[in-house]
Amino acid sequence: MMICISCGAEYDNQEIIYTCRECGSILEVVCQPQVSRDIFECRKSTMWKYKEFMPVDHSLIVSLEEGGTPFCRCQKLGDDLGVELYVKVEGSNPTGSFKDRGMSVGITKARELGVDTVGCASTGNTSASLAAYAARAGLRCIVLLPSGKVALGKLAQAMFHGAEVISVRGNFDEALEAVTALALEGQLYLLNSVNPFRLEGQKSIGFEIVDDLGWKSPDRIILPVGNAGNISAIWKGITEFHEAGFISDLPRMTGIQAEGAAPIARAVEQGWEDIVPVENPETVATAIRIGAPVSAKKALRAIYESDGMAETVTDEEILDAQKLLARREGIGVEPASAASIAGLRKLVESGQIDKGEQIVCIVTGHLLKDPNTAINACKEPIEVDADISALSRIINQS
Ligand code: AN7
Repeated sequence: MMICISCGAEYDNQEIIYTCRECGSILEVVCQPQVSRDIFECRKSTMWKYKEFMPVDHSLIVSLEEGGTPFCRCQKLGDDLGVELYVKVEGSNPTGSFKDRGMSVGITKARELGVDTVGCASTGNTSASLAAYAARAGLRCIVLLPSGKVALGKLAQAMFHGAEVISVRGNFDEALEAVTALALEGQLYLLNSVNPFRLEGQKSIGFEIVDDLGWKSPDRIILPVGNAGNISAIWKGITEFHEAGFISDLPRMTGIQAEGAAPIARAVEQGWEDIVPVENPETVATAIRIGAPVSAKKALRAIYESDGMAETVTDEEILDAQKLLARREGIGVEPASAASIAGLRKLVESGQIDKGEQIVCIVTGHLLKDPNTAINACKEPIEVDADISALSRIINQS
């Protein structure tokens, strides 16, 4: 069953519906399996380890073995900041971002419903992931991308996996509105995170974190927020495990946005239950260049219920954090992902995060998603002949 998060109206899981017919708000899937956590033992570490919590037909699963991503202790960076820091490396998923978790469930649902065409609007990663999973399932895939604002690696993936890529004159929010209209006309099955089944996959990030910590919640989970699906999904997963009695404590959900695209942070600052959209969102972190997040209400609920917070970071802080994580801990992430680390630094410096907290930062996408930003942040290599004395001079110069 799906329910409307605002008015509680109920819908059958077999219905193709994205928003409430009664009040227009967003929907969520109800999932309350009666199981013991022992059943997870000895299962392969992909997100389907927790399949009882994935309410789709398990005989139709479309998977590339997503999930089970690295949970890296970052001792040096943690010590610098005075916290116990873990980084959940979502760039290690099959197409290089956390979206694969959502697409595995979403495409499985598409097969269950018997649709032949799937689609999305995307700042890049959603389209890369959808293209790959649609290819695996043999479905037609249409993606709308904001013209000129999608990082190179993501564009290459979407095209190479055979999606029909359409470049839309406008930003992500406008592309999402357009693709939603197509979906409502029945021209495609929409796999943006307004589709609540996407979040059923992404909630496994929360499952893995508490499992990795030995069935304990960290003090805090910090992640970048764009369309606001992921923070909502992780909170849903964590609360489901809490309600099942698998864990006894809960984390504070902490969302980080780029200063030029921060409707959620603004709403939290004001104590609002919904956002005021940002008209012309702008940030170097193109993945989260989003002004009207569809899952805003769910995200705000997650932040308020968990006694969490939201913060903004500048593009400069994002790029500094991206470099710091790469150079100090060897973890390469795309700019949007580094917002979590930038936010952590800012909140520690301002005293809003206490020393000694156990913190999990989610880094959502791989460094190679956006090679141009990485190259632009570095000096060009010196070119010489393969001559020992010339080489020797260069490496002894500094
Ligand atoms: C690397 O691909 O919205 O708050 O269309 O690619 O759940 O939207 C991407 C979002 C964070 C924000 N980090 O997550 C898309 C898209 C990376 C991302 C986010 C995205 P949400």
